[in-house]
Amino acid sequence: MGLLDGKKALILGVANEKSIAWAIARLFRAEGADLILTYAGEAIEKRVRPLAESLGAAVLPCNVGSDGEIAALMKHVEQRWGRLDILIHSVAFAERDELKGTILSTTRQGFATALDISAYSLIALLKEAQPLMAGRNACAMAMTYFGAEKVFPNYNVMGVAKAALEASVRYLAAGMGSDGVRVNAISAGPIKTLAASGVGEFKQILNTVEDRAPLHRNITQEEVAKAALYLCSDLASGVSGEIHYVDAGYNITGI
Ligand code: NAD
Ligand code: 0WE
Repeated sequence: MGLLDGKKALILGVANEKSIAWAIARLFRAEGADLILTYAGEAIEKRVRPLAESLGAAVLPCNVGSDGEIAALMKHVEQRWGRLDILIHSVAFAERDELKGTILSTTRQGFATALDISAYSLIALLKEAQPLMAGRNACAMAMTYFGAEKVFPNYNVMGVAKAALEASVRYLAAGMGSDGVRVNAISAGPIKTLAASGVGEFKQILNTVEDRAPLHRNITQEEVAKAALYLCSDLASGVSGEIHYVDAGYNITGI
């Protein structure tokens, strides 16, 4: 008996075996869910296909910057399952140049891209998924970072995008609540994934957490996945619009 037996879960954001979304996919499968994983671009497809096959999951394309690809994805979901119980959004993107220097070097285009891919995409996806999710205790979940609330060097426009994502989670929770759909986010501590690669001071960020967080260590993808399992299962049936920290307690610290 799994916590997600028979649930249909759509997971966006697996890039490789280090992805947070991959830890979520493995745990959700182990708890009995049927999965569809998505990828954006051929390079990612090559990585995701073998991972998906190892879980018996289907693989579909979806660049979340495209309304057409989102519509096509949801059409596939409808044809395959006729419904959707769980949607996991584990996607973020800003141009590399935006994640250095200060917010003052943000370009109009760079701002638009970061907000579009990292925040608006959740709204775009749920708009299309709503008919498949309504009336069945479905739930959606996104991934965010403390940089939405506090200033971290170089996080820049991604902090603005995560603030928009967190506000979107609250408005979506309100907008979909009458359909019985819950919408939440996990605010994860820093983890060395592809999205963290090339971030100059990442090691220093990890060291600071180890130093100052109540648990004096960093967190793992598996720990995020366990919280995601709680939020997406019946255990969290009364929880919506919430930003849930999985950060070894870092966010509560002052000095
Ligand atoms: P990751 O690189 O494995 O995942 C990011 C995913 O976004 C990739 O699969 C990538 O293909 C996808 N993506 C980028 N642009 C896309 C587009 N246009 N369409 C569709 N997909 C696109 O890294 P991760 O750390 O697992 O990141 C997952 C989520 O967790 C992100 O939202 C990230 O902001 C968030 N997060 C990460 C950390 C961390 O320290 N790693 C901390 C807190 C929150
Ligand atoms: O949300 C993120 C990272 C999101 C991200 C990462 C990249 C790197 C590669 C978005 N776009 C890109 N674009 C690229 O070209 N995190 C929470 C991880 C992260 O990224 C940082 C951090 C942390 C933590 C960037 C600067 C400072 C801290």
